[in-house]
Amino acid sequence: MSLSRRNLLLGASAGLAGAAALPALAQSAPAAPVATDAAPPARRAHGKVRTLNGWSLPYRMNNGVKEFHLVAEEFEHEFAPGSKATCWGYNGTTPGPTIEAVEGDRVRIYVTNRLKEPTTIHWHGLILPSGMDGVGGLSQPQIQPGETFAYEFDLVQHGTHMYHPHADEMVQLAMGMMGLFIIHPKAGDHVDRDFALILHNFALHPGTYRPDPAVMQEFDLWTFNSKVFPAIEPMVARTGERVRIRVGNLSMWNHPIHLHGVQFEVTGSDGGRWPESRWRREVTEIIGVGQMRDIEFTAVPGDWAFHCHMSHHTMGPMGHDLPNTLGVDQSGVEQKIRRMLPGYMAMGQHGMAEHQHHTDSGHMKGPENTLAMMAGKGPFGNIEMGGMFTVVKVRDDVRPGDFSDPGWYRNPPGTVAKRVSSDPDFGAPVRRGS
Ligand SMILES: [Cu+2]
Repeated sequence: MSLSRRNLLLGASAGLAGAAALPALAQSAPAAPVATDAAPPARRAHGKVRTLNGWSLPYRMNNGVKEFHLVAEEFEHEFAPGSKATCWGYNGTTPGPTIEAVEGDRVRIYVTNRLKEPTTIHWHGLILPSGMDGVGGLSQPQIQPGETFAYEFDLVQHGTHMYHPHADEMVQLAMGMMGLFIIHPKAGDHVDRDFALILHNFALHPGTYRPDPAVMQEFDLWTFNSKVFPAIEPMVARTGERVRIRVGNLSMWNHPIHLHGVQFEVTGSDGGRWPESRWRREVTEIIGVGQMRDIEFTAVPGDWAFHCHMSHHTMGPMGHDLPNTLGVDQSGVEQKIRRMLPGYMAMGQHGMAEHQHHTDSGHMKGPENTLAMMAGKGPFGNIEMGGMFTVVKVRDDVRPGDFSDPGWYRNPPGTVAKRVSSDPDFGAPVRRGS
């Protein structure tokens, strides 16, 4: 049994960035059963789920078993243009590729450790034999550098799940090791668009190139699939389509995830798809650490913000010990400091929105490899966001399966808020005490 050049090409032609990084399965798979399938075992991917900025891992059938191969390794990752770091993940990406399978499948997952320390993989939320649960020292020996382990079990459930190391967890999670494991129900379920993302955080301090695993709360980058706004791809849909967004959380905070424009329904969790009688209508859903939630809605036209509602989680890196300058007149101070630091700019007296003007115009530069706190341009100006923020873009003319960015929404005439006066004394508003 060998992986032919043709099969490798088939794997690559599944349209998956990083597929070329997959090693030949046959070379590293110890004592794998010999394939007896009539057709050569080509790699395929389910590809039903759109992992934002990510990809689904191709598998191959071997004697009725769905085989996947994950490689734990180090690589360079870009959070957004202007911010790169040495991260750890699987098969060249953080998060690692999404594993998609179907309830009832038997899966065999090879895990090769190309890190310089031991690792394991825990299949978070999956019902399986104790010895396949992936807790280093408890359920198996650690996978030493250079070794490949095989996990094998039946998928007896469906739903949105995750995988992550259960060995030196603090460091390996902080470096980006995680992935989604999505099991489609055997009976099927219909949505037109099925998006998936993992919430995470990285302590990439300003001017540095490696996440700091010791940080517990004050993170610099709050991420959807290890990307920050404006580098997170939009979620594109056609008006009237049924859209699902699957959200898992492997960060160190709970995140109230908020969607504008619709009341969505929470339709599933770690426990699989809920019966319709249990669905809840919400506009914000808290995803706790280690939890997963599926939300669904019928798409209505517009550009709709989708973000964490912790306002510091929709910001780029900031110094965590900044003095509060709100309301402080710094004009005299600014001139004095300028004598020693030419170009110094006093900021924050009236708010922080001016920050994006200064950083965008280039006359205020932060440390190297460090994103601005606020970023993003919309059709009406600065969006003043960063971190956990993207846009659900719904249009009437999107073709099925087309996820390309349609640009900004063209609002029907008369439906955009507009200026009616520039006089602060305009009108006769009722105000307390006057
Ligand atoms: Cu948050």
